[in-house]
Parts: sequence; structure tokens; C-alpha cells
Amino acid sequence: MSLLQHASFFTSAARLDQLPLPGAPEVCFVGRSNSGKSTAINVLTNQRRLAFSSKTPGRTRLINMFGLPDPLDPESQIGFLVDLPGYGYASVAHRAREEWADILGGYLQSRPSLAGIVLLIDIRRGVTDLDRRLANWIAPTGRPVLALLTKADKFAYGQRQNTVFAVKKELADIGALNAIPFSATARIGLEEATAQIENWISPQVVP
Ligand SMILES: Nc1nc2c(ncn2[C@@H]2O[C@H](COP(=O)(O)OP(=O)(O)OP(=O)(O)O)[C@@H](O)[C@H]2O)c(=O)[nH]1
Ligand SMILES: [Mg+2]
Repeated sequence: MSLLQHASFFTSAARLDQLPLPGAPEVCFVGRSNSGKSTAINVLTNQRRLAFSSKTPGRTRLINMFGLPDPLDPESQIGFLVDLPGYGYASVAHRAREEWADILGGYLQSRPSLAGIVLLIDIRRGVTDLDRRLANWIAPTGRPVLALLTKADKFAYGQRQNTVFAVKKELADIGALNAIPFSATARIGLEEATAQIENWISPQVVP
């Protein structure tokens, strides 16, 4: 059974200084509001309502951390999944938007325990200006990124592959970047995403 399936709610924070001190490796989920972050966390952990997902954009306003218990010592965490607030939701006040920019930029650039970044991009929208802004915070950190092109069930195979190619090109300045089609509903890309996230949390040494 996957490491991710034992995930459980750990804590929420409205600001960076409310996060627990950096410890076990964290894999964060970032992307536009409504891109499918919470849904992806639910399907990857095989839990229907671990991360709240909704049809109303702008739902995830807190940083939500989910703990992954260490199989050898279930009382302690071997890693964390971190659901970050979505961005780009039009009706949010300008000031609140800049606060989110501070939270996201700050977390991405200064969290020492951040092991990998899952960047969710709605396959029908592709890379937007705000995604570009995010990529500019990520690139200098050298952190590896897995771009999940979500809602891939909306596209035929050929369109999916074209979008993967376009996104890789647009985000090429992120050195360690992979991009794959992903769908929670059609269960596309689950295995590859799970393997990557688990490897960031607990690297497998292949002899
Ligand atoms: N067709 C399709 N719809 C999806 C998929 N994943 C998510 N959705 C839908 O997209 C909407 C937004 O999903 P969420 O997971 O709440 O998005 P989010 O990125 O967490 O949004 P915020 O919390 O607002 O930042 C919901 O209506 C989901 O049902 C998918 O793979 N396929
Ligand atoms: Mg959400």
C-alpha cells in the first residue's frame, strides 16, 4: 500500500510563522484556484475528503498540512503533503491577492524542508501569467517540479501530448521539471505522480 494512503490531517496555518518548524520532507501542491489541487491530494491519498475540494473557486485559503506516518514508527511523520492556497481567483481583493503572493513566494523560497513541488495546471488553460510568476520564484531555488496537467479527461490523447510539450517549453527555466497529463476522474497519471512524490519524501536507493 502506498505511503500516501496513510495521510491524515496534521495542521492548518494562515501565515508562514504559524507553520511547524521545518522537519520531515514536504511536498507542496500549488496552482491556480480551481486547478484541482485538493482533488489531486484526495485521489493520490485515496481518501474522498481529506483535502476539501469544491466547485467554488478560492476555497483553500489556509496552508493545510497532511502528515504521512513513518511505517517503522507510526507515531512520527516521515513526510508531509502541503495544500497551498490557490491564486488567480478574480473576485478576491487586491490586498488579499498580494498576501497570498507573500505566502506562496515565502514558502517556496524559504522552506528548508521543501523536497518537491507539484504544480497543477488546468490542461485547458495552460501556463498563465500567475503560473509564470510562480515559476520565477521556484527556478532560483533549484527545487524539482512535477507539473500535473489536470483535467486531462477533457482532452484527447494528441491534445494532451501537445500541451505537455508546450508546458515543458514554457517552464524550461525550471531546471528539474517534469510534466504529465493528470486526471482524478479518469485516473490518468496517478502512478507516475505517486512514485515521484513518494521518492521525494523517502528516496529509494537503487543499488
Ligand atoms: N473533469 C475533471 N474535473 C476535475 C478534476 N480534478 C478536479 N476537477 C474539478 O475541478 C474543480 C476544482 O477542484 P479543486 O480540487 O477544488 O481545486 P483547487 O485547486 O483545490 O481549488 P482552490 O482550493 O480554490 O485553490 C472541482 O469542481 C473538481 O471536481 C479532473 O481530473 N477532471
Ligand atoms: Mg483546494
